[in-house]
Amino acid sequence: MQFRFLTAGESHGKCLTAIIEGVPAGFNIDVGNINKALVRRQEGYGRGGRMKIEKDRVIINSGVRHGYTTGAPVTLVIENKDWENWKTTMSVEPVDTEEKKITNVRPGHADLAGIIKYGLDDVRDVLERSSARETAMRVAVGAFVMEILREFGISIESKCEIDTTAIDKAREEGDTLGGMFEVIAKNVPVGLGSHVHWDRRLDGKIAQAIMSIPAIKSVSIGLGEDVARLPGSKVHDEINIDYTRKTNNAGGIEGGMSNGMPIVVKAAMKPIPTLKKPLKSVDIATGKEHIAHYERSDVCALEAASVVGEAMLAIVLIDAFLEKFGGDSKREMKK
Ligand code: EPS
Repeated sequence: MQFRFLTAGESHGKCLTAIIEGVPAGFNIDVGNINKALVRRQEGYGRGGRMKIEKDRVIINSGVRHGYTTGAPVTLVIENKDWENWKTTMSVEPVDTEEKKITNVRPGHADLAGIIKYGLDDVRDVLERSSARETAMRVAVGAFVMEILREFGISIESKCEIDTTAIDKAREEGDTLGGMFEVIAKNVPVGLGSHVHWDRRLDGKIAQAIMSIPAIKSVSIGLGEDVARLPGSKVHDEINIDYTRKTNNAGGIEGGMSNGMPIVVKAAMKPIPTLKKPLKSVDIATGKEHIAHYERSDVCALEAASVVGEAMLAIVLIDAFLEKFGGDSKREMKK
């Protein structure tokens, strides 16, 4: 792996942090572009109260000097404005007050498996990290690497269909909605990824990265599951003498490698599990039936998820790009 990053931070903690390693030197970073991506992630029809509190902006604390990357690890920070309201609940130091534990686990969330796995008795210790708040930092990392990919003509965009009437109806009924989004990368050079080993296949890496976005239950490339229902003559993209294609059913990937056509990824997002009208569940403290926990939530975060999808695709592509073209400096890569 040429490029890697870690994120840290809780949903209502002080901030989110990322350390990115493997950023080549000499690339101009426009912080404004990263902030625009963060704003896009916060928007979208169906978002809840938290997005009215937050105003996500990135702080770059290392690895960039006078606007240019130096090759050193990059540190990114996004402050949680809501921290002001959670200082006691989320205090790192022990507190004198008795904090009420959350014990009524939400179906569909990380709550139950998380407390069992880590031997915890307060769901807050799971939900703070499993919250999709963490995806704000992934968007910052993705937008950061887009500053590099753009230098090579690569663009990434996404789309999704939002049914605003259905979202309004779900909100009235205390329910939530998911949906489908599509991410498209254009101008990707031929030969990213490889056919020679299972873990070097670009489609496999993309599937893992997109599936890692909270609430994603299915990922497909090109025609996706339709390939199962069509004959080969209707699936494979005929090759012109200049190597172009009239169709792109393969979604830009053949044999685990980019083939020069746009990379087209689709994902299905499940409805957010925090329901205003909660489902039946169990209270892990009493062992008795209890409705699931509710504080507040989005009704639909599909548009946000599609922005996160752009970021995750950018992250996979920069890694594959650095593997193929070398990764110490812009000059080396351009050569
Ligand atoms: C999110 C912040 C969270 C949720 C949402 C995503 O804020 P809070 O928990 O304070 O309302 O709005 O998280 C979830 C969907 C989830 O299931 O945890 C964000 O910044 O995107």
